Order: sequence, then structure tokens, then C-alpha cells
Amino acid sequence: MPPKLSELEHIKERSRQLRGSIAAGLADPVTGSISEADTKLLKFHGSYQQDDRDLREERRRQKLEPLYAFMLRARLPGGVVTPAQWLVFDRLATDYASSGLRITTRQTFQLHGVLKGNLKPTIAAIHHAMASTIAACGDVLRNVVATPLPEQSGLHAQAYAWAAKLSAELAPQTTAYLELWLDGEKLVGEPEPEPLYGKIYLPRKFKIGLAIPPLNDIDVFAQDLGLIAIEEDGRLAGFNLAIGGGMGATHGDPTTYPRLAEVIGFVTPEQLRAAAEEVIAIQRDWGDRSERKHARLKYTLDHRGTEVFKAELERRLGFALQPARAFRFDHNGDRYGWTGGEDGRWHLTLHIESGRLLDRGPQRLQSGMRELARVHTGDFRLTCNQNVIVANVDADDRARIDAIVAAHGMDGYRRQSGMRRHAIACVALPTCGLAMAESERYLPTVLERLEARLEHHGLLDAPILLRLSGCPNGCSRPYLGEIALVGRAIGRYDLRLGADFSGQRMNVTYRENVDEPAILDALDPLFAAYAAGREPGEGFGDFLWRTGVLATPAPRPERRIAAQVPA
Ligand code: SRM
Ligand code: SF4
Repeated sequence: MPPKLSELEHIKERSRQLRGSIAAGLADPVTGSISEADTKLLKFHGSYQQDDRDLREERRRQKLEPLYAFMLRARLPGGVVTPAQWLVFDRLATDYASSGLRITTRQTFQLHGVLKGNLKPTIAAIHHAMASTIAACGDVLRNVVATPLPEQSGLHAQAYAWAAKLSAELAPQTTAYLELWLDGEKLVGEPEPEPLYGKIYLPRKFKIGLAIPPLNDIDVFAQDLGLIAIEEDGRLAGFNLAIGGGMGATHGDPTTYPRLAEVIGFVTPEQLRAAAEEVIAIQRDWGDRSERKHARLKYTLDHRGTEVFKAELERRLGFALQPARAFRFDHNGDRYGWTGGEDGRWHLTLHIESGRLLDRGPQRLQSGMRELARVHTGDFRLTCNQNVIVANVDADDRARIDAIVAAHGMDGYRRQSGMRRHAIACVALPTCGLAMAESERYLPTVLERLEARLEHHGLLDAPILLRLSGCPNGCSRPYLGEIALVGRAIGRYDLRLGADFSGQRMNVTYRENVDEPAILDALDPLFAAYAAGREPGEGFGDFLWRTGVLATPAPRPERRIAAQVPA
């Protein structure tokens, strides 16, 4: 007997291609929310219903409904934003959102706290700015990420073009989006067919990311489908395919785990579109639709076997993948400050703590970016590390850009500790419904305390990857942090250590369910040892393995190392 489908599969099937009763729910003035089933469908349109968790208890006592509001996420392939688009997002954040603009770990913007009645004008404005929110969430191909730093301008332009193409061509086709948000014609009769997704879409979200070695700034091995661009003789020869990455896990459930993608072969640019589509299609057909916890591609692969999956892919494609080509990643994370491109243009990477663009004290990040957008003639790139690149600046404009940056307190990257520059925290409380502990709001405090210890050991400048997540879902890709805190409960975290600095080795649990004093006490002697015993250029994570601090091999698949083809 086939396994029982999860309830969400039925909701999708009944939804008439993602319509459900969303229109009626939006029009209902009695509540700030929409129905439970519609909240699931709304995700495919780029929005999550949330409520302010700081106010939950108080409102319950006052017998008020929770303070419902919506998070809205844009689809911005490759994280490229024009100055005109920036100004639209900035205005929407000012008019409708509760906490500024938020750059996400997948190179896009989120707005939080959008009230139900403001969803439609916000989505419409994003559409008119030539962007979208369709499929930014939901069981579909999500925002396609790509290395944003356009130093190798020719190669980068091609990589970006591929991200945009895959994003556009593999997006859902439903006209429900036009109908609901853009006053498109109402559907009469049967919904239009969805050639790739069918009536029930994918079993789960699906993520594609494209990296150009030696920079793994998008964490390519955390993607369901990672594309590693291969350059030969100065041109894009094609892509290695890496499949089955994913970070999510559930505490106490060993059947769920983070996993790095495995390299299975190479395709030419002409073969890429078909290969990506077929990987998605096999996952559509083979993925687990009975248990959402096991529905990502990584579980399909571990259940069926990667070789079996690859054989099916080659059968559907009608050609064999070529052997993977050599590649080498040097590091992940972003590099700050100015870098020059091959074409003589300049790019300035700015550090945005947790990606939150707000005006707070001397750091006026939202206003500063608005000023930059008013004068900048190039474009902006959002990074997967929640930062922003002011890209394609003429040499003559550098001084003017620097002045705006300094006037708004955005030049902190020049002075920050190595750890601060490489820290990522997920959103967590108060908006994330799944958060078990603080993350973004805790980052400033924990960084200060860690920096005090690092300074004591003379390590303030040491680049160390710190990642915080408010729960094990792993939105900051914490399993790829040299140090990671993964939330368990308010004030309590798993302390994980030992990832490398290039996104190719995951960390392992070092202390389970500990509070801040225990975290600092555990780290302090390790910092001391690292300061005294590190080899030139050796990362903190590598040092912990070399010196035997992390000696016990973790059970599969925690230490699975992405199959790297040595260069
Ligand atoms: Fe995530 C769910 C925020 C990147 C794995 N993620 C959520 C939700 C929507 C909570 C929910 O389902 O109710 C969070 C909304 C919080 C809020 O209030 O804004 C949320 N995820 C985020 C963002 C905003 C984190 C950030 O601080 O930037 C990132 C938005 C990305 C985007 O623009 O599309 C974000 N999430 C990620 C990543 C990182 C990545 O993709 O590179 C991961 C790990 C990679 C992966 O997918 O495996 C990630 N998010 C999850 C999961 C676990 C999925 C799983 O397979 O188990 C969930 C929970 C779920 O889907 O059930 C989740
Ligand atoms: Fe929320 Fe957990 Fe993702 Fe953080 S890691 S944003 S707490 S789902």
C-alpha cells in the first residue's frame, strides 16, 4: 500500500494551483490572519503568516488574537538589485514593514510585520519594480543564489545569467499570482497546467546555488543542487553538479541531519538547464510525500542511493554526465572593502550585521543605503552572508561612495574583529514561529563577550566563522561554522565546532544544551591553545581537528566531506 500522503499534499492538490481561498481570507476584515490551509499556500506566493512572539502571552491574557502580520520574501536571483529597485524596497520597508529591510542568507530581501491589508500593494509594487515574490518560499525551486562578487566580470556575468535563467524558467507557471496580487483575470474553469510541478508541486523546498571557485561564498555544498562553475582557458566550460545538500535537522531525531552535497559529474552550459530540470523532476517523483521531515532531496539520495539517482538522471537526460572536473575552493564568507574587477570597475563589500538594514544610533544603515541608491550608477549585490556589495562603481565615484558610507556609520568593516566580520545569525525571535532561542538579537551580546576573550588571547583579528541559529533548521547554515550555536531553548544552545573555512566540512557537537557561561568557558581554553599553537594560516576549525580536540569521528553523515576533486 502506498504511504499515506501528508496533509499538505492534499491542501496543494485541492488548491487549484495555489489559489485556495486566499482571496477570501485577505478580504476578511474580522481577523488579521488567514486560514491555516491558506497560510501553507501563501508561502508559494512568497509570504509567511507570523505573529509577534514577544507579545503573544500578553495578548493571550488580554484575550486578543495574536498580533498577526506577514513576512514577505522577494525572489532576486543572484542577489542583484538595481538602485531603482532598492529605492522601491526601501519605501515599502518604511511604509509597511516593522523592522526595516532584512537581507537573507539566500541573497534576497525580507520585510517583516506587513499587515494583511498591505500585502497586496506591497507585492504589486515589487512586481512593478521588475522583481517578484513568487516561489520565494514553498515547495518549489527557491531563489537561485550565485556568487555575487563580479571581479571576474565575464565569468560572473555568465554565472548570473544562468542563475536568472534557471530561476525564471523553472519557476511555477500558475496565474494565481497575477490573479491574487495584480488584479489579473479571474480563472474560469480548469487551472492552467504546471508542466514541471503538476498539481502537487514538489515534496519540499528545493534550492540551487552557483559558485565560482575559488570562492565558496554561497556555501555551494548546502544546496539541493550546487553548481560549481568550471573555467577553462578563460571561458566557462561548464558546471560540476553537486546534489543533496541541506542543513535542516530536528533535535533528538537521528533520522534527520544536515548533509553536504556530493559531486556527481560535469555538464556543459548547453546541458545545464535540462540537467537541473531533471534533478528537480526526479525529486518531484521520488521524494517522500508522507513525512515532510524526510522529504528533502538529501533523504531521497540516502534512501535510494546516489548512484541509483545518477543513473536515473542520465536515463532521463539521454546522455551520461562527464566526469567531474578539478576545482578548489579557498574560502567561504565575504571579503570586505574595495576590490577591482577585470573591466576596471570597482566593488565595495559592506558588512551588515545579520543583514538588518535599520537606522540604529550612529549606524544609519537604511538611510545610508538609500543615499547610495540615489547616486549609484552601477548595481547592488546581496550576498549569502547577509551583506551588500555596491557593485560596478567607476573609479571616479569611489570617493563619493566612501563619503556616504562613512557619514552613515557603515564603514565598520574597517575596524571589526575577524569574528564579527564573519558572523551570521538567522532571524529567530520575535518573528520566526520555529525559533527555540534568540539568534539575531543575541548576536551583538555574544559577539562582545567572545571578542573580549579573543582580545585576551591576541586573536581579535583572526577570521573565525561564527554562525548562530535559533533552532536546528539551520537558516544561517550553522553546521558550516567553525563555531556554531544552535538553539535548544531560551538561553541554551548546542555548541558545535570544527567546520573548515571553505564550506566543505561540517562541524560536530562539542557541548550539548549549554548556557552562555558554559559556552564561554568551553571556548576560552581552545582560544588560548589556538593562539599558542596554530600553524601559519591555519583556521580555527582545522586546528581543532589537527590537535585532537575534535578526535572522535562523528557518526555518518555528520562528518561527510563533500567529494572534492583535487585541483
Ligand atoms: Fe530558513 C524555515 C528564515 C535560509 C532551512 N526559515 C524558515 C522560516 C520561514 C520559519 C518557518 O518556517 O516558519 C524562517 C522565517 C524567519 C523570519 O521571521 O524571517 C526562515 N531561512 C530564513 C532566513 C530569512 C534566515 C536569515 O536569517 O537570513 C533565510 C531566508 C532565505 C531566503 O531568502 O530564501 C533562510 N533556511 C535558510 C537556509 C540557508 C540556505 O538556504 O542557504 C536553510 C538551510 C539550508 C536548507 O534548506 O537545508 C534554511 N528554514 C530552513 C528550514 C529547514 C529545512 C529542512 O530541510 O529541514 C526551515 C523549516 C522548514 O522548512 O520546515 C526553515
Ligand atoms: Fe527560525 Fe530556526 Fe530558521 Fe532561525 S534557524 S530563522 S529559528 S527556523
